[in-house]
Amino acid sequence: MQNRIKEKWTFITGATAGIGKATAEIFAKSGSNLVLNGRRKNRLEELKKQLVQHYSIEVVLAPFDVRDREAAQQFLDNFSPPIDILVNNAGLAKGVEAVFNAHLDDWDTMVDTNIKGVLNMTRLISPEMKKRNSGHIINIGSIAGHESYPGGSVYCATKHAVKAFTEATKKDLHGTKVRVSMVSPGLVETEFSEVRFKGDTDRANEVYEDMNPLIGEDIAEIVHFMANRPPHVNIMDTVVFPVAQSSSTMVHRDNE
Ligand code: NDP
Ligand code: 8X3
Repeated sequence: MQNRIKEKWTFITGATAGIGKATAEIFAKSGSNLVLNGRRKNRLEELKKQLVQHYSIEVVLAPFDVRDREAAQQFLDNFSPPIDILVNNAGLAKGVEAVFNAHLDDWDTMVDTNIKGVLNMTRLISPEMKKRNSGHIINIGSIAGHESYPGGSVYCATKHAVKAFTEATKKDLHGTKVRVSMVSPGLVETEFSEVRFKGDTDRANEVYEDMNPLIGEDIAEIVHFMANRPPHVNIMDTVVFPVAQSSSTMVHRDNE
């Protein structure tokens, strides 16, 4: 397969863990230069150290919160290479309470990160892509953007918003050569459930118990495949489950 991302600049939000980190690793392997974002600066530094040790690429760290539009703007004002690929991956779920019991702060965190973070980065980076008539925006959605499940009201709402925003972004860029894509995974074993259950590792582990979940690399490979298509090909969305999952709420456990 032809390597089309070598020496390009790929900006990955949420690269300190899970899908984002796996995406950084696979893009680095293909020779893409990287801008790595996340709030945990020490993790970004550690990842950069590993990647530049193994691959001849440039890695720039962007340790800001995607909710902070000014910080994002400030970073981009001081970063001159054109960004070829933007992977809007940073995101999270908080809690599984029903609508009538949920915590408003959790809702704010999810809306501000999963929706407004994606809006901020896309609004800031897409004008240059349009001007250059080249680029690729790849959003990490979720099966939660295709269906809704009890206890996931606002998380599902945010991922439905990502789906709508991805589709509208493609239409706004209609007629240009800028590509817009989305990946919609089911269960991926990352730090996602630990974050959702606020550090309760027992509850987090139960999510993946007695089944074989996806791993970050599975999704990273799809992002890499999308980015590496010939320039006339735009993959809009990919829904990907572990074999043991058939919907948000249908998960087969080996002990059943
Ligand atoms: P992880 O918790 O392992 O990784 C989440 C990443 O997002 C971390 O790098 C975290 O970095 C970053 N992040 C969170 N909030 C912010 C913020 N405000 N600013 C910048 N970075 C932030 O989870 P996943 O890898 O699983 O999640 C990645 C994406 O995949 C999310 O959008 C999630 O909704 C989606 N997804 C996950 C699925 C799953 O089952 N795991 C399934 C479907 C979709 P830091 O804390 O250092 O800021
Ligand atoms: C994460 C997968 O099923 O918890 O987006 O919504 S799920």
